[in-house]
Amino acid sequence: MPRLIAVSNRVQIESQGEQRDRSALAVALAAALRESNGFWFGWSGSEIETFTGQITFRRMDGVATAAIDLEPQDAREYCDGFASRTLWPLFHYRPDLTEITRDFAGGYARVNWRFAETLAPLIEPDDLVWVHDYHLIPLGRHLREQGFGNRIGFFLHIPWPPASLLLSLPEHRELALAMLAYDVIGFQADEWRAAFLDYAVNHLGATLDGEHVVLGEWRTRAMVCPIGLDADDFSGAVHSLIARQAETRLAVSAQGRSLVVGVDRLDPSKGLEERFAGLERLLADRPEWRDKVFMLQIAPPAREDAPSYRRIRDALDASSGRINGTFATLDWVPLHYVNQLFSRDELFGIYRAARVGLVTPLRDGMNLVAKEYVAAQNPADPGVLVLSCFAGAAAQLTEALIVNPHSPEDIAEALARALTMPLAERQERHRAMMAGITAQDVRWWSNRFLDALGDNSEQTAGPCLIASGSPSGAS
Ligand code: GDG
Repeated sequence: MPRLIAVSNRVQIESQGEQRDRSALAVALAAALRESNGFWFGWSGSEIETFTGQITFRRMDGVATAAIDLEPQDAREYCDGFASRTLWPLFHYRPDLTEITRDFAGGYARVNWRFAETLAPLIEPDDLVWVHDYHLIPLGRHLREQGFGNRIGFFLHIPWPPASLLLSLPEHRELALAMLAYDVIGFQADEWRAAFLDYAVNHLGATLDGEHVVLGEWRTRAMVCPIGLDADDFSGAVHSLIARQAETRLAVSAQGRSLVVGVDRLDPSKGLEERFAGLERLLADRPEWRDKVFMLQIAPPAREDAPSYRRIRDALDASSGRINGTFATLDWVPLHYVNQLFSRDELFGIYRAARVGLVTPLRDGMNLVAKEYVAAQNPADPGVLVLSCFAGAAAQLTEALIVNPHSPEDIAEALARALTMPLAERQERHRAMMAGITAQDVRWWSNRFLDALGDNSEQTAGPCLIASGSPSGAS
C-alpha cells in the first residue's frame, strides 16, 4: 500500500480525550493515514514573526502530523482573506459578500508556495498526496512545477460555483487550471462537478472523455464523491451518558412541546435569517402552533472579524429579539438562539430530542448536520429532517422534506407538515435515509477517493507537462 500524505489548511488531530470532537475529515483521514503509515501536513494554527519553514512533527492517536507556522500577514491574507472572504462567499454564490483585493490573492499564492516548498522534501516517489479544500487549490500545481510526478488528488468540500459567478474573480483562470494539475478531483455533488466541467470546457477549451477532463496532455479524473459520517463513532456518541442526559434535560424542559433544532456555524451561507423568518411565518400564519413548538438554534461564532459576519450576527440578534418579543408568553419562549459550542455528545443528545431537524443552508457543499440529525434519531420514533434543496446532501437524503430555503412560507409549511407527520411515514423516511448514511459513510468516501487516486492504470499528469505554466493546447 503506498504511503498517504494528506494536506489541509489546518491539521486537526486531537488527543484521545477529545476524540469525540474530531471532525468527520479527521476521522476519515486518521484511519487511512494509520493504515498507510502516512502523515497529515498543514498549518499548526500558530503564527511566527518570520516564516522559517520549520516543521513540527507529532504523533497523536497513532497518526503522524507535520505542521508549520505562518507569519501574521500570511494568516491574514491567505486564510482570513482570500480563503474566507473571497473564495468562501463566491463559491457559496454570494458575489455581494465577496471581497476582491490583490493583497488577499497575493497572500494566497505565497502561502500555497510555502506549503509546496516545505512539503516537497518529505515526499517520496510512490507517495499518494491528497490535498483538501479551497485553501489549497494551487498546491498540486506548485508540486508539479517542482518536478513531482506522484499521483496527487484534490477534494473540494464546498460547492464549485457556476462560470457566470467564477468569472468575477480575477484569478478564475489560474484557479481552474490549477485543478487540472491533479490526477483526481472530487466534488460533493454532481451539481458542483457539472459547474467545473462547464467552466473547463467553455472557458479553458478542455474536452471530456468519460469521467476525465482533458486539456492538452493533462488528463484529470473528475468524480462525485459525497462525504459521509463516521457511523460507528456516531452510534457510540448517541448512546453516551452525556448525550442521554442532554436528551432528557431537553425533554423535561420542553413540557410536552415539540422541539425544532438547527445547528450551524454562524455563517451567511447557512440561511439563518431566512430560517428565523420561516419560524416567524409559522407562528404568525398558524396560531395553533403557538405554545406548542419551540426552536433551538445553535450557532457557534466563526470568522468574527469579517464585516459580513458582524452583519449577520446583528441581523440575527434583531430578528430573534423580534420573534420572542412578539410571540413569547410568561412560560414559553419560541426561539432559543445560542452562540455557543456544545460538546459532540451533547449535540447528539439534542438532535435526538428534536422532533424536527431544520437544515436550510442557502448553499452548502454537503452539510453533515443533516446526516448527523438523521443518524441520531430513535428508529422507533424518529424526528423529521427538513432540508434545503441547495445543500449537496439533498441529492442523497431524498426522503427529507425538501424546501426552498429562501422562502419563509415554504419553511413554515414544511415545519407544519413535519410536526404532524404520522409515525409510519416518519419511520419509513428515516429507514430509507439511514440505509444511505450507513452504506456511504466516511470510510466509504475516503476509500472511494483513494481507490481512484491509487489507480495505477491511470497516467499521472507528470512534472514536465506543467513546468511551462500552461499545457500545450490550452488557449
Ligand atoms: C464544510 C462544508 C461539508 C456545529 N456546531 C457544533 C458542532 N458543529 C459541527 C457539526 C458538523 C460540523 O460542525 C459542520 O459541518 P457541516 O458539514 O454542516 O458544515 P461546514 O463546517 O460548513 O463544512 C460542508 C463539510 O465541509 C465536510 O465536507 O459538509 O458542506 O461547508 O459536524 O456537528 N460540533 C460541536 N459543537 C457545536 O456546537 N461539537
